[in-house]
Amino acid sequence: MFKRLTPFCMLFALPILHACQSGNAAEEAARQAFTSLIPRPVEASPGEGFFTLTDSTVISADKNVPQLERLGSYLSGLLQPSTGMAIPVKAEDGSGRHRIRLMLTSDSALGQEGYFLQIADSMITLQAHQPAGIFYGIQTLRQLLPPSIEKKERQPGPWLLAAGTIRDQPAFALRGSMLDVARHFFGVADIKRYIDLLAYYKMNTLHLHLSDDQGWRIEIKKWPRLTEYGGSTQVGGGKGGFYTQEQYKEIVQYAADRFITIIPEIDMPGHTNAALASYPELNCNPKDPNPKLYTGIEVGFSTFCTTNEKVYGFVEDVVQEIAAITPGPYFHMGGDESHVTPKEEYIQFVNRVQGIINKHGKQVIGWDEIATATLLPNSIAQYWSDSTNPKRAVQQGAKLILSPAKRAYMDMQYDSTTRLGLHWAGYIEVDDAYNWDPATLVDSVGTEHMLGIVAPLWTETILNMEDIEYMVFPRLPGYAEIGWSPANGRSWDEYKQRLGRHARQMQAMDINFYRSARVAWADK
Ligand code: TNX
Repeated sequence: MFKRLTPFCMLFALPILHACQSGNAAEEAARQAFTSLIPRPVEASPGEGFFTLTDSTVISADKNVPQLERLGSYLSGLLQPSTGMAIPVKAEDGSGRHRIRLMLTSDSALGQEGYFLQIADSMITLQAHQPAGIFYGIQTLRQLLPPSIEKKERQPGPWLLAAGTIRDQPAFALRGSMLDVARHFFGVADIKRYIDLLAYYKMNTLHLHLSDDQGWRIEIKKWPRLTEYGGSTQVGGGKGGFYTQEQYKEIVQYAADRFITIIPEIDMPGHTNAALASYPELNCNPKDPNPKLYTGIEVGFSTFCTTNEKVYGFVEDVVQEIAAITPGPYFHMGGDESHVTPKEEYIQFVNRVQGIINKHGKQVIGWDEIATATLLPNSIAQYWSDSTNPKRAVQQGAKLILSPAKRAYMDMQYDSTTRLGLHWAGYIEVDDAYNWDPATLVDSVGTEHMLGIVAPLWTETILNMEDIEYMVFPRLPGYAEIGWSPANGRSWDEYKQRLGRHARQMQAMDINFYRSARVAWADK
């Protein structure tokens, strides 16, 4: 509609200048949004015209597919605060109404997570082979709308989307982030916000680092002192905290509703001071009947007594209770930096604990050091540091998750002036975080051995959600793109333009992001 006004505006501009300008600006912004998506879609062809959300727009979904109806309500709920419109979700009836149509298709080439989006003046059609694809298509719609769509209060609009078609699906099956809730504890509300942010970038995995020297963060009913005592502090001596099993289930459900799998990690046999202090009998030589909790940030000083049968009974109970409330396929056993566990004992421990985890129906993930043991065929090594370990893992037939510290550790400082974070693996500016390719990361290990990418945030120096956001943004959108988009044609020079424009969305979502000088931020 605005488009047709353009010549008219040129002739009779003066009295209605403002309306004409905002119309044109809105159209221009919508066209730009179409080419600014993060992660970049596989194929996007712009069309002619615009779809505008109005009072008469409806969302139509096949009521025989309950997931679609739920996704329709989810979309309507996302659009409501800023548009002020309560867009109804209606049964698919084939009518010609102005609508956003959600449909499952038999096109299995779209895979588990792909979608096909067609936007025309009168209708948006979003198709996928599986519900997750509809969810990711909805994330794309959010970015195609004006950034103010993300605000929590009513905004003026207009709510235009540029016409065109997008066919899209991820490069890697597993894309996500790890959050360390052990060094500093973060409550359920923070985790939910984190999940929402991951989902916005089409990530499907949240790895929770639930135990470490400084704290144990998940209730284990058979071993209550783990949280009563072991969860009662954190780095710096603050009060710590933990999730009850009910709260953990709430997190798991919130994540599942957003197609995100939770990977629970219990780090062992090292990084276990909180557990050892809670139950001294898990030590080899329990000298002190009342061991102290640890609130510093050193690593590598603690270990379970891997030759003590009691330890395996403990591990069995912990795995059993967590596996029972974790619907996802994975259990992460840590296994990193066990510097005080004798090497042979470490290997025997890893071998045995893999069996326990499998027995409880879960697939093992461990930090790359577990590749020094004998991996079970379905075990997964998470590459963070030692580049010989991913090769060892692959030789044993295991798959890899990529979390290379030099590229993907979001606790690394951006540069020497960054107030938060560490720099033992180097400084990671926004371009360093983006400019790498899984295919060439490890010599002679191809992407066929890689499940995907998880970008960790360790929280020794991170105290609250604001700090989390500052370290995670704007690096996380780049990891999301490496995980989702084809590597072909990836370039920092092109990406930084999209990222600069994306400042508007991050602003609208109230994200406290680092304004790297290497990017021209469009909201300034
Ligand atoms: C190494 S990465 C660790 C963590 C620390 C992190 C700090 C890994 C498997 N172990 O225990 O928090 O460095 O950057």
